[in-house]
Amino acid sequence: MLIKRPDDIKSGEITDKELYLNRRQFIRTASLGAAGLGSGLLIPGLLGPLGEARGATKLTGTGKSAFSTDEPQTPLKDITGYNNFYEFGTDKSDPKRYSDSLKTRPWTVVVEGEVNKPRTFDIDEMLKMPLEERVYRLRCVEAWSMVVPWIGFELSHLIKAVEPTANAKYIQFVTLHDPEQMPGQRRGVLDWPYVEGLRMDEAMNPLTILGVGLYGEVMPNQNGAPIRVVVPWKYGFKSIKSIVKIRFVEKEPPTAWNVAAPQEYGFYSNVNPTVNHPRWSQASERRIGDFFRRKTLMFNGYEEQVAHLYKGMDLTKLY
Ligand SMILES: Nc1nc2c(c(=O)[nH]1)N[C@H]1C(S)=C(S)[C@@H](COP(=O)(O)O)O[C@H]1N2
Ligand SMILES: [Mo]
Repeated sequence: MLIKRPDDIKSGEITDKELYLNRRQFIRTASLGAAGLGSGLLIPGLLGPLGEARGATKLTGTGKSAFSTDEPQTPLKDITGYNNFYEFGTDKSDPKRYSDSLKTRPWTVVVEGEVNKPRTFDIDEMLKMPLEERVYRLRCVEAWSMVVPWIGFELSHLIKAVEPTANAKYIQFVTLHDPEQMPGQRRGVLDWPYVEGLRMDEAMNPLTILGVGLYGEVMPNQNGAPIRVVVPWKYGFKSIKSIVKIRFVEKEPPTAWNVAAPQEYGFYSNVNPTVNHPRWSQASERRIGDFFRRKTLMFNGYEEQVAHLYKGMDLTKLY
């Protein structure tokens, strides 16, 4: 009998994922591990409703992109089973276990601030944007990485649609704040809601996408359904999940991890092997599924596309 390894299986053939999504159970209360670590030990990802039961929903008509890497893709079970999403707990296994309580319909994203055309987008409108598959590396500051076949559209499309004013220098993103659906928000692990930000040119870069799915299907809850940011040259924590608001602002906005531990996490948070985290090295990483560690690449390997954004900046200070 021929047994295919996950790497050999085309996304259309994958059924374990479908089974998994169908088997999702309704969990109202999530008992979160009492493993909150004290401040000074804050690590994005180390710290420690009723969703609709849905079958796997295919996202059709997604084009392939020249920006994609052809490195082997991380198996779906790892992408959906090893997550940082503190709104559902601080263990890597918590988001998969507890995120059924997230209700992803109806869902709107409010776009406001320094724009000529403020607007509220319904998620189903956003799914009509030109969707592409983008196979990107995602690297966590904890020094592990994955290769994820995201489905999404360029954030620049949305930005152009709302016409930023000349005062729009940064964009802030805000995650849903609802402790009923997100039981992790009942604990003060972070200042809720989770917030993140990008400078306008970073947001406009064609690599920056709003992700709405992966492996050809709608975004699993634990990966930030129904819509999240994916910025492939920055540490994973910049890629904020389950966003409900996009705000155009003049000044550098606060970001969740910078607020939680400013001595450890800056605003830019570019993947940079030459700037270590104060408590551990960033020079190498463990690709999930690999045995040997590999060297971390400048800007996570996207140097050619983004290095120009940081010309003249001292990245050891503006990390
Ligand atoms: N709202 C929210 N977004 C978040 C996080 C979070 O805890 N809450 N964790 C971040 C971190 S630390 C990482 S590494 C990535 C992980 O994304 P993934 O679970 O899809 O791999 O999500 C980021 N986005
Ligand atoms: Mo992370």
